[in-house]
Amino acid sequence: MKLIANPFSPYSRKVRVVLAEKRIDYDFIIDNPGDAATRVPEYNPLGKIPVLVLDDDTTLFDSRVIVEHLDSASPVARLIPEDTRHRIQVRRWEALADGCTDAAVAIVMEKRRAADKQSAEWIARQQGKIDRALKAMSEELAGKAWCSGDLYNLSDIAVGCALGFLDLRLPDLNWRKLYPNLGKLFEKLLQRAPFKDTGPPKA
Ligand SMILES: N[C@@H](CCC(=O)N[C@@H](CS)C(=O)NCC(=O)O)C(=O)O
Repeated sequence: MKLIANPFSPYSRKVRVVLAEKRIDYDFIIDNPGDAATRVPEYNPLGKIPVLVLDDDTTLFDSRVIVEHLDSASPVARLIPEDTRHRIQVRRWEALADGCTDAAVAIVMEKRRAADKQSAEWIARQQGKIDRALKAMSEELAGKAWCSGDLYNLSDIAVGCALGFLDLRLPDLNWRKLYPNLGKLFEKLLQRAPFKDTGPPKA
């Protein structure tokens, strides 16, 4: 199978961590939807990465659909619990972490516009989402080892990818100082090869 993705994309990283945890081989096709020559719309009408292209040419998107497919495709290292209550809790964590990333992406895109076209109000609105998401993640993690349940799972991967993206694109946020428990979780995730090996390339 092929993963159309980008080493800087946090949603792609989530999928790449899941692929590595589940030891599934794939071809990594790098594409940037922002480039004029992008081929992403041929695979995903929404023009977004990641896209997983299965061996029968079926295309899957977005990252939440892809990780569910991968987790059910192989019994190795289950990352989404079977129990309904627990599964919903994990998916809620994922929605919170991805939503935090969505707001960070929105800020980055807005700041790429000409200075006189940027909306301070829009940026502040997105920043509010990030601030509240970080607070909620920290409060819900509290003193626990992992985000949901006793074992590492998709919730931790999603939170780690969101935090990694904040480091990459909004490094002045200082989330570690505000929320040391999230910092501890992030360090623990970095000790795992699937997470460490999928970090964005250093400039
Ligand atoms: N909810 C989607 C978000 C994907 C997404 O927004 N990807 C960004 C790259 S990080 C993208 O492709 N943006 C291009 C665009 O929106 O046109 C997912 O989880 O896969």
